[in-house]
Amino acid sequence: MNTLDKNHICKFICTDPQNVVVVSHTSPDGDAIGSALAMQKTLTAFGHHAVAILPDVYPDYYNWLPGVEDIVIAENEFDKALQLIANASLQVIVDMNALKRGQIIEKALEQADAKRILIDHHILTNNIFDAAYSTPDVSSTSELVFNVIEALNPALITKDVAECIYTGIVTDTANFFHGNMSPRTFDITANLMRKGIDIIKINQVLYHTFSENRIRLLGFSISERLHLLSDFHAAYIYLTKEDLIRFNYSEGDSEDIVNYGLAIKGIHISAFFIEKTDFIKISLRSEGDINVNAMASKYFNGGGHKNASGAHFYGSLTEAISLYEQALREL
Ligand SMILES: [Mn+2]
Repeated sequence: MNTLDKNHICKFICTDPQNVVVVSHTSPDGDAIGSALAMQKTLTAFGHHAVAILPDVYPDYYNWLPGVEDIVIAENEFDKALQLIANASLQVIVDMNALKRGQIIEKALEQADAKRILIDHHILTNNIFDAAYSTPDVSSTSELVFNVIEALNPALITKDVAECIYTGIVTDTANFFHGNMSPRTFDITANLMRKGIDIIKINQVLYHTFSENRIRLLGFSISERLHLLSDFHAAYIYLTKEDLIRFNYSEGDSEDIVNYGLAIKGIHISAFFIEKTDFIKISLRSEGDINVNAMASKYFNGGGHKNASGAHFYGSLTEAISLYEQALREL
């Protein structure tokens, strides 16, 4: 199946009104929320009854996004989420390449009698979709969502939709720093600016509204929990459950900490381990040809992108860190 055919995606949207669920991944980031909201608004403009569903809560610095209050968080409203999924005849999956990343709603999505389409920029290994617009060669899913909406009807890229798409692009590129940026990424961003969005204001909300705890946790992570494995040009940072309690951790507070490992001269791969209630959340980042997607899938049953991947590891912090060291030796 051609996974680059956005017109095929459009055929599933240009239909009589139907119930649609737009779904993105667990631990939602700016791209997950931005692309889901932009699609939800577009589907609504087409007359569909469209609802965005996320498996769990998003960080509160996204709570200004237009329409964010209408997102159904499955973790908080599980029955409602199941009902919406059961009643939908179309599933629009964004920024997640496998239903397992929907976690608590995975089974419901899988079992539903619905068409399922994908818009995504992760590496697609198992195409279980009726149509997929999927390529790892772009900055973000939001960039692909822009292309889809433009193909459907450019007038649907309203200021609200533009704010959602910009948020996806700016966060997935860490403020236009890394990832698969292309001239197209900047053309789209210019187009979004022309819709009247205030990018400085959005950047300030996204990057300059941290809580005191978050900044102190960042400082602690770097000064007390950063380890270098210079022989491997590698770094890792970990946080224990006690660390999280000490800094009154809330969702999103550890976002981007992994990147500080890479900020060190001579370090080209960085890992971040965070001890959650029943698993270790792992983030892996690399530069150049070091493929952390392969490492995440081989050692931790995770995945993502070549230079940015993640996993949930069901074991102890010590086991996760020694697996990382093993993976570095075998790299
Ligand atoms: Mn993304």
